[in-house]
Amino acid sequence: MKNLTGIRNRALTGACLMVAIFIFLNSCSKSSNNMAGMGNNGNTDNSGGPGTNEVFIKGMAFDPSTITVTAGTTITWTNKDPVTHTVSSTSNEFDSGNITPNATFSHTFSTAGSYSYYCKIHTYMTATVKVN
Ligand SMILES: [Cu+2]
Repeated sequence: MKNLTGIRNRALTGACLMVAIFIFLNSCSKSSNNMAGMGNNGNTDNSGGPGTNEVFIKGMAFDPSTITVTAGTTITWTNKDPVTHTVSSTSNEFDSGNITPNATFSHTFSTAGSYSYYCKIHTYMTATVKVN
């Protein structure tokens, strides 16, 4: 009888421990998700989107895909993807070279016109800068 109680107690303790571990792991994964969310909100741009004269390279696309500026404006591209991209003029007027994750590239557009560009690594990624 004494032994049986001991086994029961041990089983109960084990079950409690399992529940405790489960709750611990669950809360851990939740807090790491929150931290990832905080990381995204940690950008200097609080809105989460590209600012004025800024283009995000995000989700294998340029955002915005068409940006309109006045002559003399400098545009900055920021790579928000975990992979390297380029900002390369279709007519060879500018080329960023490799933009690694979180890196930026800036170019000043001094002459009015329509400038289409693409990513040399993912050539389906295309976008346009319109300079007035
Ligand atoms: Cu790319």
